Amino acid sequence: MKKHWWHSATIYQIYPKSFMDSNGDGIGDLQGIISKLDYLEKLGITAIWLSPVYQSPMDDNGYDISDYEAIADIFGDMSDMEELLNQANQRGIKIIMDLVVNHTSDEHAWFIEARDNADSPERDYYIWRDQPNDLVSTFSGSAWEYDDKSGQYYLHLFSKKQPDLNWENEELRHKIYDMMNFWIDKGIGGFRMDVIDLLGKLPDQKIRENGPKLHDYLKEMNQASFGKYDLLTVGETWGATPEIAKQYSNPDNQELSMVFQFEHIGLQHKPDRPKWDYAEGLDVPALKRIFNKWQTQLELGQGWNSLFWNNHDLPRVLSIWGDTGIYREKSAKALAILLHLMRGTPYIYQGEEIGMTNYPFEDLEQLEDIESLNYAKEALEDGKDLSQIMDSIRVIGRDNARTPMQWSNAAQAGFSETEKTWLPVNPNYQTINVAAALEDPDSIFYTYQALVALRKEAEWLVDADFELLDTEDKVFAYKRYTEAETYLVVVNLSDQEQAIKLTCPVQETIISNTDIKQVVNTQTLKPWDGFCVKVARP
Ligand code: ISL
Ligand code: CA
Repeated sequence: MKKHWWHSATIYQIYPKSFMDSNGDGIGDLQGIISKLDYLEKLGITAIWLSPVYQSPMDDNGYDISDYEAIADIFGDMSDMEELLNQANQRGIKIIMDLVVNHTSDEHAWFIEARDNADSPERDYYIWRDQPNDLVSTFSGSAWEYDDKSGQYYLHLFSKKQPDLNWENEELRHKIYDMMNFWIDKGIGGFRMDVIDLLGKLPDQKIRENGPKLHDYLKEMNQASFGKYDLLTVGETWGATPEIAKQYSNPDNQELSMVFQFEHIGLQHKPDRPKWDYAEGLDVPALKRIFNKWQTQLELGQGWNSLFWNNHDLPRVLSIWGDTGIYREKSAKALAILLHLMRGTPYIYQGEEIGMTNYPFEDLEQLEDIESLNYAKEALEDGKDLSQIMDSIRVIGRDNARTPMQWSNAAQAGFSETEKTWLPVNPNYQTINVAAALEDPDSIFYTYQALVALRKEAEWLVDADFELLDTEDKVFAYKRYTEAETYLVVVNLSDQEQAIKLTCPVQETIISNTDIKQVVNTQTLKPWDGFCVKVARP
């Protein structure tokens, strides 16, 4: 198998509005990111996935783009972007741009022309129908919006300010590829592709994900843009099974490097229920089944996994599956060890490396997220209790991930000069912050740093096979083995002691949040114990 740089890379996701504010307007920006590159270099990451910084009315924080080749004023301008690319590249850090091409903003020039002039070529860049059907938007309500002027409806699978693009239109497709080449020429390291599995949608048949032409479009895109370069491409694919993931990521197919699958994230809510009906606690046996499936079915050379607990749409993992009390640090390290030693490319979401947690949202005024706000509005209309609605949002709402990065115990966690930050700073910043983490050699940060370094050095992380071990329900243990070596990863995903049989002699500790000798002597795991050891062949 041909090895690429991203096989041994760890990617760090930045949500620009929340990372670092350089000019005191309460919103993170590009100069803010530049000022923190030394920090990211210290963490050791290979690339940054930069959530959208393009020009946008910010109805969905930049996932509604009005100009793909310009930078939003709140973030800076194109020279700041070029400076970021330069400064990052000098530190060996690549920039992965967020590619949002399922939809544009309704303020994009194409859509303005399409709406103003039903005879324009741009009209067909979007999806218009005389009658709506019952497709619903991910952000609540109908997916169709009536346009007075033409008397037709346009499709929007997200907000009505995010009209869906019509990928059947060849001219449109080529405009997108040209835009991708514009960014490739600027020296980016790749693309994260927003809801890419929706491109082949057939709204009349109510097909959203995995439409029949999806993979044709991706092959065409690959040929017309990034295919000639060694870039990382990762698709966001909520509807992927391992079979589908192989279609995207098998190198022979010439589509993408990898996809984000969300099957494990599905455990955050009740089966077949909307995400707001969140699940209490983590179903560890189900988590093991899911990872086992993905780890074993995406065989080396035939596909590649992405590994993540968090992103800007998800609750903080410590709040939903870890511990935010006395085991906060230990559970954070345990979860990191469990994930980063699997086969695939790991992603760290900003603040995860210092163990940031959900925000104690009390009322709707504290929120900004369109998904949460639309949900609350609809649920209130349906007669749901506000306290119940707030409970769901507190556990699973997207703003939990989006509160400002906690840099220090200074005012506003060192994120901004102004008290009026666009989202409130989590009150726990006094203890949970970067400065404190850097001072404590035993902090979560250094576990992440060690995992990132290991990922760069250890060939076995790429090559070794995966085998799930049969253990107590709450213990997740697996073996990674090559012909020559065997590694054992063991994590107690609970705040109770668990029995474990460790019969093979331990040769070397690779990484750990506990005392391995004690585990071996007592054959017992303490709460949230987690480690990787090299063992002799049984
Ligand atoms: O977060 C979600 C489920 O928990 C969805 O609401 C989310 O919209 C879906 O994951 C798709 O996400 C991507 O596209 C959206 C954007 O709002 C998200 O931030 C982005 O990651 C529309 O562009
Ligand atoms: Ca700013």
